Amino acid sequence: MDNKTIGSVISSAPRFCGITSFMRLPHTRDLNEVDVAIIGIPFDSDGAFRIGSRFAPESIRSQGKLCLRNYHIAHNIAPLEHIKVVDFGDSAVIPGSVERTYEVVECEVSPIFQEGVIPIALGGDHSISLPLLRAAAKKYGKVALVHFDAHLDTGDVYYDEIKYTHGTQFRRAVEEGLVDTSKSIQVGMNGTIYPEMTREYSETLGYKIITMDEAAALGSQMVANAILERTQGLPVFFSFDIDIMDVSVAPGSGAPEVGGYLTREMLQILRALRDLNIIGVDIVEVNPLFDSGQITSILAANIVFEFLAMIATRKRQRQPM
Ligand SMILES: [Mn+2]
Repeated sequence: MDNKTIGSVISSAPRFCGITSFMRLPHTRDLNEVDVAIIGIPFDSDGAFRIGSRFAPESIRSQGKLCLRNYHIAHNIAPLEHIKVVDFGDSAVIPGSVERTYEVVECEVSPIFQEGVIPIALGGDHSISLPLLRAAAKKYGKVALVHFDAHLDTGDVYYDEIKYTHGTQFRRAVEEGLVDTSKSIQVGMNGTIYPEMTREYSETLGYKIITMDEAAALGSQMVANAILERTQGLPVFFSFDIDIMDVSVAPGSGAPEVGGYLTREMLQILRALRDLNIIGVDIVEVNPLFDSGQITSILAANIVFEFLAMIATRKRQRQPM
């Protein structure tokens, strides 16, 4: 790919020109020599509260096109010059049909994992992590889960009978043998929770937890160190629920909480994680219907860029000079 040409648009053209794809990347399903594939999963039938994250892939793509430039100042890298990234388009979904959608999503993302390409999935509600982990496990076996979220998402059933929700997926993932909890970590738990879904409820599954209060006391570098140490030796699936961010910086979310991370603190953590062996990412629960001035989608697009910069930096380090 010509560095000066992104998709069909010359990169020097104003960013408000051209058809929307993430960063005006080529929209293709050809995975030849691709490092990262951006894929939308516009499914929100598993959200238990504010529905509307089905609109997030469209919104994050738009802000990814309008707001992002291809240079990362902290890592001193132009990611797209080091890694080949494509916009894979959206996965098929069946609104209202949870288990059928999981099958379809698994089917759509499996070729990405199988080719060794890193998917960055734009949710959708947080339940989409389960079919992503199913697909990841087929390629890598059990993975290490890094889970950023205000909530633990390790509930058992909702409303006495619903097993598949955006609050139960990381219990199902353990039951299905998809994650190694001894290598996994949940960061940012905060806000109110159901009394039966305490920290202990998640720790008995084997997850390590750093609550928001603990993270604030530790500081960004120590949190990053704990993540790197915990996950060492296993491929990492990184699941980023936007509600780890404070409602004031991410009002457009499916389950907003107060007292979460501010943007600057989050960037410091992500920038300290460039050595993470990432094999898949999801960014979930952005809800444009509750957003204000697109600030949550702008944030989500920038977090995608942080992951691109991490992946590009790691690849640059591993290449012979
Ligand atoms: Mn979540």
